[in-house]
Amino acid sequence: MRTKLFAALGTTAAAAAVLGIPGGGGGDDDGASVASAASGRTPTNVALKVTKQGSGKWALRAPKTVRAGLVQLTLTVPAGRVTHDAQFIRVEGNQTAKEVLAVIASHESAIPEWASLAGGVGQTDGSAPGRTVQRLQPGRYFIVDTDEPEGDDVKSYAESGAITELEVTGRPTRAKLPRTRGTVIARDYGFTTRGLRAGRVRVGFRNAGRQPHHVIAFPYNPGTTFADAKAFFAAEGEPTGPPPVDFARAFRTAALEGGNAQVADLRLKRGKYALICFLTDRAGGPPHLAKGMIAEAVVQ
Ligand SMILES: [Cu+2]
Repeated sequence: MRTKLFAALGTTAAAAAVLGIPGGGGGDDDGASVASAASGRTPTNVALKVTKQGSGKWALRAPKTVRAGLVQLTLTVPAGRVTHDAQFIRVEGNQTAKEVLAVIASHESAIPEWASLAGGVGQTDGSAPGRTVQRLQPGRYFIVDTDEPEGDDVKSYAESGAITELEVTGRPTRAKLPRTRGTVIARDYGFTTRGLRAGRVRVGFRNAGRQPHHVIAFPYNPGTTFADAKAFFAAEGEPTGPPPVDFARAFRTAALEGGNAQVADLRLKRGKYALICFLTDRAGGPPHLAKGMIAEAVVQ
């Protein structure tokens, strides 16, 4: 299994690096973004920004406080094809950024009780802002750029400074998410999809399992079958020949605990994708891919 080196939250750059394949960024360069239309329920806008601070130093800027409720998270990152993310991690006590970073860096080990993976914005490059709509419950959060530059033994952007704290005030919310035609439902351990259409689309991502999940979607290269993709990700050692999936156009959602959902703006292209979760159970163990969490999605 070629997954044991992936960081707890997984990045396609890391995946590509492990597999010895260039890429891991990706996306088109046409800049427009999808408008927020929440059918009568207007989410609160929350702007998130990753910036370079010079010589390997990074920052993630966000409001200090936000009221609980439905929020639209918009992540902007520096121009170019390099990807970042903004993973929300809710903490139950006075944990420090250092303790949160230790959770991010741990591979295949348990997620502590005090931390929950609370969505955020998945992998985003400089061609267009990344955008999601989700509920934010009251509490103390860290927002973390779990992505990392390409290369071996690199630090995540979070470890290089792209981490910030957020206080969510007010009362618990049950605000409804906007409806979407396309949905991806994760369970322990698999995915079901429906209504996925090509283009700039809003897709509902729901974790109907008990364990945390995310989705990394790898578009097929021409001639690939699901069996090829499965065999590729299950194989040991260095790959031989061209990979069956396109790492440069892969993308990843934020990680969500079981029972949660969000709506993500995605740019999908017609064709087939392999959907994979590389997270582990909260108690640790192998990545979910090893438990069979790989499925084929068809985008029409
Ligand atoms: Cu999973």
